[in-house]
Amino acid sequence: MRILIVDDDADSLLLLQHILRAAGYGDVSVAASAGEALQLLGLTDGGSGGMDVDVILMDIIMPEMDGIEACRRIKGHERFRDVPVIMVTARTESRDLEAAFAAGATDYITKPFNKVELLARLRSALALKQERDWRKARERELLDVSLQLKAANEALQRLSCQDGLTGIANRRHFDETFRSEWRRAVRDHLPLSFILIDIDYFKTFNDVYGHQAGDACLQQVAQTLVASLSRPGDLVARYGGEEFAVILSDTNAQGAAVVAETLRTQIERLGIPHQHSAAGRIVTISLGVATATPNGHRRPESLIAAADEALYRAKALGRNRVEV
Ligand code: GH3
Ligand code: MG
Ligand code: MG
Ligand code: MG
Repeated sequence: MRILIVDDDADSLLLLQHILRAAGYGDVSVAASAGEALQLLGLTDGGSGGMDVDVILMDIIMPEMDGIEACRRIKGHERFRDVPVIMVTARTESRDLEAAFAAGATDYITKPFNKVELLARLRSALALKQERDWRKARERELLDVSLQLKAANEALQRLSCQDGLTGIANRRHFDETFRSEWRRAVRDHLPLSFILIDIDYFKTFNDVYGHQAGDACLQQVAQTLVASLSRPGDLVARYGGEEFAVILSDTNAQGAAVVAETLRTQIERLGIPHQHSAAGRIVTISLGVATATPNGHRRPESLIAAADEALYRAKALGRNRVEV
């Protein structure tokens, strides 16, 4: 433990230093004035860095700046908020004692002091400091743990919404978003559109190119769908194996058809080879679009069913097309 003694009287300094050393305190620094103490602690303009201390023994009567003012200045700094200051002074009046405690002093010993009492009070102050240091470290640890927990929670939250293969929103996240967007549309009397997307002849793609190539194709299609939508209110999710779903909030049928056609051409443009696809020997998608202005009487499932029927028509009419 590091102790700083501040006293303008050389004899006092020597005596205190001697007592502390004899009591086994090896790390004792001294300052012959309040100014020197502030400098040592790095609290003056010239003070470079400044040392850390665990307890300060402070004289009161000193020229230029007295110990009470010095104590006030030291305790005013965040770095020294937990450092006990023991006043060791010839002043015995109550108002001095009162002023010392008001300035942040922890204890008050009058000169001439009793050596045993001084050491006992010093031990008590050091124990207080240790307790404060320990508590601070614990608080830091706790804060650290809670920050880690928060980050882990956020990561978990993200993961629970993500499809493992493609990294886009999963079915769970879709279901939640669909329900909340439906409620919002009911409340705000806004149209809500939904697109169901299915990759054409994907079974034969897997058969010809292998399951791994199939997975890579799904990833590419998913990323392209996400990249093709620009509004924050849009959501693309992996709906099933090779099916994707798009929620378009505040979008009417006409707008949704335009978006669907954009998605179709963007996938076509990828030009992923697919020898056994009837549609141009590349991977294509079929899309079913449905729009509703939700109200309390309509069921959200009806919108999905309508998109499903439209998708079925798109398949029947030759695939690689949008049906509304
Ligand atoms: P259609 O044009 O009528 O949609 O024909 P299709 O072959 O795409 O339709 P179907 O629904 O019969 O086939 C879907 C295929 O998608 C079957 C399955 O092997 C494949 N599939 C589903 N999920 C995955 C996946 O995660 N990875 C891979 N590689 N293939 C998948
Ligand atoms: Mg003095
Ligand atoms: Mg399918
Ligand atoms: Mg398919």
